[in-house]
Amino acid sequence: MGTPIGRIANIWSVASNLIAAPLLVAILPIAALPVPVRQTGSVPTADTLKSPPVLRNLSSRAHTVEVNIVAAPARISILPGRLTDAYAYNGSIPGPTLEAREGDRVIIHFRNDLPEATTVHWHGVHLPANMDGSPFDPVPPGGRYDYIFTIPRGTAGTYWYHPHPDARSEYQAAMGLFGAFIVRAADDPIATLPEKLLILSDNRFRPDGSIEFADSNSTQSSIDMENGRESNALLANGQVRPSIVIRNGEVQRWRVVNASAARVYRLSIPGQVLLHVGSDDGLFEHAVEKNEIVVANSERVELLVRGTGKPGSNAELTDLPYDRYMPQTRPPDWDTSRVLLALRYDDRPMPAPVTLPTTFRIVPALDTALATVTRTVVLSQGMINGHTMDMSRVDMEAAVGATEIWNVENVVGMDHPFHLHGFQFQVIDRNGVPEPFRSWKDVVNIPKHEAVRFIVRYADFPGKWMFHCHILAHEDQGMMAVLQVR
Ligand SMILES: [Cu+2]
Repeated sequence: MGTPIGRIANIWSVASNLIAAPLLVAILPIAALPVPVRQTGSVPTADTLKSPPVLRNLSSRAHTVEVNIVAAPARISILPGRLTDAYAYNGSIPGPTLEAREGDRVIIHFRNDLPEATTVHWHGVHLPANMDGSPFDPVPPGGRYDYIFTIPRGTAGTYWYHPHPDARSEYQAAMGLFGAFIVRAADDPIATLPEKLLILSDNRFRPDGSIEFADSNSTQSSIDMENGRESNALLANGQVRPSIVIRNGEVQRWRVVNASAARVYRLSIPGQVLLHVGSDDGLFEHAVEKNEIVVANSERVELLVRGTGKPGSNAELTDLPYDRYMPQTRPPDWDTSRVLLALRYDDRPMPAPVTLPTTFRIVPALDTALATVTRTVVLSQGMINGHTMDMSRVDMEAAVGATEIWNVENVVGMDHPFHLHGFQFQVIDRNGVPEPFRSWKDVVNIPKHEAVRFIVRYADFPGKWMFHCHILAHEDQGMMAVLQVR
């Protein structure tokens, strides 16, 4: 936390770190870009953080959300003063936010105006297999696909959507294709809190603003294949270091989506305690106090942030160092903290105190006594159970209605965030340590040489379901397998 002058000093110290780091490719040090800095003594009145537009509901029918989404090339300003040739959903990066309520029937008319095949994967949502946007259902260039599904009761949460075509997910996400999908509950006990959506991503840019990809056969390309494509250019809702205005005593609800291809965020607001109230698929039963929260790529968290600063003061949402890497490819500046956005205190009077519910919602436990199978899934570098992905192979079979325990073991020295399509699960234990509280999840980070057990029930929807590492480079290289539910 510091004065506006302190922030300028900070920016320049980050810039010198970036310039000092051995850059293997000509990429733009993000901190060299102009960041809006307020005049000393002024008190902010509005967020510079912009929320993506919300998709317009075309339906007048009750409990129905009908929207149009087009993926197309776009020329967009991501960095101040520069234009970037990108891919975008409805011309926006991040894509527009899809908002719906539990029980709604959702109809998405999708058109692919990209020069390549794509899909739209509704990450974390329980829906029919052919609506999942998996690599089994590609949409060719110029093609259309109607994604139609009903959102189950009890699954309000912060979801997101992104491309999932065979072997091209990392490229298309880097080009700008990702967006949030918020499902609301009629009985949400904190619905009246001011809410912010934070979609975190990182990208590499050349000095002219174009998106940089490593040349194949370059050293950087092999580092990217190992680490996943990662950059120090951190963006919140596609913006460089935006700000959120808060006042002393105010409680804000933040929905955070890690849309990065590989980066794991370790979020902290130094000097402040965060209330962790939800994860991938909705709220916990009770809030948990945290000084920092690790958010692996494709994970989501819901936080309550309470303003505790004086008017005119600042705090910073910071990404603390997190060592997910193999020693051979660990970036030399991996242990640098980086600022994602500023929290700025204005001088409006304190709001009335907020009373938080003691229970946010009931999370019913899946019963381990009902599990009929315990599966072992071994993650090695680039492989699952010793194989790379084969679309014509079924790796596991299960019955609709079955409850199973998965024991996912990471036998190598880097983290792999593990995602199961279509079915939400509950973590039982991590490396033998029981999970302290229940939550619904669809992705769980498996740290190097650790194991995680979770329980899942295939409530319905037979079909072929992917499970994979969510480092997009690994997924594209085939660190993925198929569960067939019959
Ligand atoms: Cu991986």
